[in-house]
Amino acid sequence: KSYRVAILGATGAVGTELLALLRERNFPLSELTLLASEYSAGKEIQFGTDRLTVKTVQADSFDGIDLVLASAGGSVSKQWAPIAAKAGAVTIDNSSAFRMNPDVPLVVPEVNPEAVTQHQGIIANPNCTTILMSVAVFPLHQVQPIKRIVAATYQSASGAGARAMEEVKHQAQAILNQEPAKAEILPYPLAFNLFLHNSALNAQGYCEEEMKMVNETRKIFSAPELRITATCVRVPVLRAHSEAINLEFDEPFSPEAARQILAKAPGIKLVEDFGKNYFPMPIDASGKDEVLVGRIRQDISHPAGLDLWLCGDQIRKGAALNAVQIAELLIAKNLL
Ligand code: 11C
Repeated sequence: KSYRVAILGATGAVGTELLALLRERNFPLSELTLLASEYSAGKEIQFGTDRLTVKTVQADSFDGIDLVLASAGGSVSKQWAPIAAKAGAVTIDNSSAFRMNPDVPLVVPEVNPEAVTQHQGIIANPNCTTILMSVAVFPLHQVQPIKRIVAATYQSASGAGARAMEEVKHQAQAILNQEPAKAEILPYPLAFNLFLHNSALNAQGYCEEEMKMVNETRKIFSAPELRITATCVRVPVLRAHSEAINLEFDEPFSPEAARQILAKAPGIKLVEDFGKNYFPMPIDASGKDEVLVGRIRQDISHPAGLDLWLCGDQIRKGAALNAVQIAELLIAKNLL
């Protein structure tokens, strides 16, 4: 069987990766429609031997479509995903619009694949930092429930979109030419700098990105009481996010036991050479499907604490790959 697929937001960083993944993974496509707001409509995109024209999304765009992969931002998804659902399509949405809606499954296939069966036309793809952390710590949580997570993130420019990636390159060039680094998409110059994630702050001083790590992880793990705190930082890396994660358990969890579990866990590649001080790096994670995990060690400040470090491609596993894996899961479960 093959499926009629629409990509909503095909011209962005995630949309471009979605197109690459559909081809790379031989997704059973019978038809591919590229949709976008009027601003991007008319652009031509090469897909294998076909040259496809991006069409303006409109009320009848979803007629006859089986699957919508949406990556055009929250307001676009809010407007169009319910219309697509009414037309009989399933939308896998990359935005934050529906993630915390109790009627919408929030899915990381390595963690809660069974949640897809509950869908009512929309499935949410989690935030990238949340996906990467979930893949890395859930296998440990299954063996011994985690009591508390303390995370610090080092997030690449790709999380702010394709234009932010270009901007950071121009900033680096400008600085090397001893010219001022302009920030138009990003809030501040990122090249040779870093800044706290600039999403809106709540009354407690936490930004939205940090609260996504808290609330989305709890939903994906079905662990509403899990204690999580995070500090999210944008760093001058192009496309892979890194995270330093401290885990607290009830009982000690030996680094060796954790290492053995993670070595066998789906979606993870252990990268650890203590002798050479070689651990996951964003340049190694870029373009890879797996979340790279390493530097697993006993927390010397807590007898039941464990530290680890991870890097994962923000555009792939953090967004497009996770969405395509959800689509593959729907096919495997005969839900599409
Ligand atoms: C970032 N994680 O790196 C964000 C981008 O909720 O999907 C994606 C925001 C989201 O800035």
